[in-house]
Amino acid sequence: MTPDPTSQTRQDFDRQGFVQLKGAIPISVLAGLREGLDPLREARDSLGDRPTRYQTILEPEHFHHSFADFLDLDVTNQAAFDIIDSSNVMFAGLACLLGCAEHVVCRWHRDTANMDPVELDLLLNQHPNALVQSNCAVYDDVSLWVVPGSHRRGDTPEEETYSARFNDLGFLDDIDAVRAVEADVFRAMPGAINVELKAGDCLLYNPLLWHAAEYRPEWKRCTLHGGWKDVRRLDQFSLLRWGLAHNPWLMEPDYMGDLGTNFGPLLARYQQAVTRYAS
Ligand SMILES: O=C(O)CCC(=O)C(=O)O
Repeated sequence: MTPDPTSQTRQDFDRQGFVQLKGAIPISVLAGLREGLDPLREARDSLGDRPTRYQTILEPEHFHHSFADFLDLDVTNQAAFDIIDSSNVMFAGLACLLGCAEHVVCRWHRDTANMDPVELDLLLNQHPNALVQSNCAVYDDVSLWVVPGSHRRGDTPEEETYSARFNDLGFLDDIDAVRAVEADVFRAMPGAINVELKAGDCLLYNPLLWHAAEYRPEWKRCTLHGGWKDVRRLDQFSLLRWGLAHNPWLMEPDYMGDLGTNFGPLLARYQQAVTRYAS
């Protein structure tokens, strides 16, 4: 597959900071993902202190072949190549977002914690598509909120002021504590919209977007969370090198069987990056 920088996907991503690929996961792969992920979803509340995700689902103990089939899909990989404007791209890890047994809020943030301001400026202004993140829904999912267009600029004064109101709360906090600050934490963020994913839909988004999430105990959530990184920018951006040490088992991937024509090369480039930066 070759990238098409003029694609509608690329234009939409540049403008909004995200694209929603409806029905990206074929029914047969979706069925396999449910079979592979339901045990993790059911075990969620024994995974740790207030668990909301399983970070490394490719580890041998939890691997299911549908995870490799999912990572090899043409439609999602072609979209990522178009957005990044390269197929010299690597796998960026794969987690499963599982919701929470309590009603909590993941506060408004951009994924730039501890980032050097110079690097952040370069990423906002020169190489904004170097990292593409994904939320792919295995069951319908309305947890995520985003501020479209916020990926290509610094914070507005309104965003700064609004976000600062929650500074005494945690990254994840109980809905009652959040509502004591603001009754409608999601809609009150200027420009915010809710992302409505049907099972099989994939959202590809820029992690610099302002985003937040709601987790409700009655929602059945099982959303694959991964992405793609532009190998050409690894030297430049620490955000792209984050997490390289999280999946040591991927250095000997025979247990996964056939990886396909997309996931195979994505993983090979990931292994090269681990060897270069994380070993
Ligand atoms: O639960 C989600 O969809 C968002 C998670 C998130 O914001 C993050 O991991 O940075």
